[in-house]
Amino acid sequence: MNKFEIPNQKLIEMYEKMLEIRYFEQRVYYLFLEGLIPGTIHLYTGQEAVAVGVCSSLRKDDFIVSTHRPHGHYIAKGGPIKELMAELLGKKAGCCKGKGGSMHVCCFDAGIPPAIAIVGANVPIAAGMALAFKMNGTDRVVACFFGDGAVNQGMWHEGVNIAAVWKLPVIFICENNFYAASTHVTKVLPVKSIAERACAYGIPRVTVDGNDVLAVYREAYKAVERARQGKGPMLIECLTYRHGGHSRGDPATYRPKEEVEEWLKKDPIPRFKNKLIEMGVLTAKQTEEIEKNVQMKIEEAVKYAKESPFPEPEIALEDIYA
Ligand SMILES: Cc1ncc(C[n+]2csc(CCOP(=O)(O)OP(=O)(O)O)c2C)c(N)n1
Ligand SMILES: [Mg+2]
Repeated sequence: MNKFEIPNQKLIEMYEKMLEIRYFEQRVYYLFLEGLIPGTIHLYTGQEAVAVGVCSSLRKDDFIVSTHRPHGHYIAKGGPIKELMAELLGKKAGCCKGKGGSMHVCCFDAGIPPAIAIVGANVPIAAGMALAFKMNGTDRVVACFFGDGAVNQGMWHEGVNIAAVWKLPVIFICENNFYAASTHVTKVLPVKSIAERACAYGIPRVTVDGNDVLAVYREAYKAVERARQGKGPMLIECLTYRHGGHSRGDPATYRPKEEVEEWLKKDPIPRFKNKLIEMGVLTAKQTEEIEKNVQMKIEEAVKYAKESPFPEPEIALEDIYA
């Protein structure tokens, strides 16, 4: 235990998960440039503290509902990395048998139904899952991730409203990275913060430093416990930043250079690493070993994905509703 009252082992696992996401995304970027990934990709680099902070507050049998930027959520919730990598390469061993690609990754055993890339559409779906959990008499909860771009979608308002009215066990996580593609949040938000939107639905809200994994964890933990007790949803706005462009080839020239530099200084991974060393949870040498092990794990996933066969064309007709 330490001053945060979180077991050291849990802190180390959180650090490992953040590194897994970072190295995974860095590797995916190069695989994409090599032409090995069909479709498009939206990388999560820079936002790792949100996914890991939230998912560390969940149980295995809780669900998350992800977005078009899902790799970090999937890894943080405990989805197998090899199957994720294989999916991105369109391989049969992928989590959707190579038929879903980057934006639909899933692992039901780990509480990850397929990610939903239609901005805002995952909010009513999260409410529906939470309703099912409640009707089945369980205390399972749903964590619903979305970006700043989602909060102006009609579906977002309908989903939050019904969750609030019926006190559904869902926590709404806004990853405010200040941009929806190239549109800055201030161009489309008439209120001071996204968290304020919660007032319209009578649910509690909080804005948190989304690059501080422990701050995110603490707020998520409280919201999850509240939801488990049947007290209804909460909105957590996490202020963060994506290090790269919106998707594949976006050079993100719409962002001022100084702004990017400021946020790179707040990179959640070195911040957490330094904190763990300061607290005596890990030595610098131990962090190097963890980094090496995580890198090896990602390389194994790349090897596995590259060596896996492509699916047979006939399976395009399986797993469909007709
Ligand atoms: C309803 C809908 N409109 C447009 C798109 C195209 N699109 C995909 S991601 C995106 C921006 C989303 O921004 P935000 O919600 O802030 O998430 P971020 O990309 O920053 O993680 C857009 C416009 C979409 N997928 N769905
Ligand atoms: Mg955004």
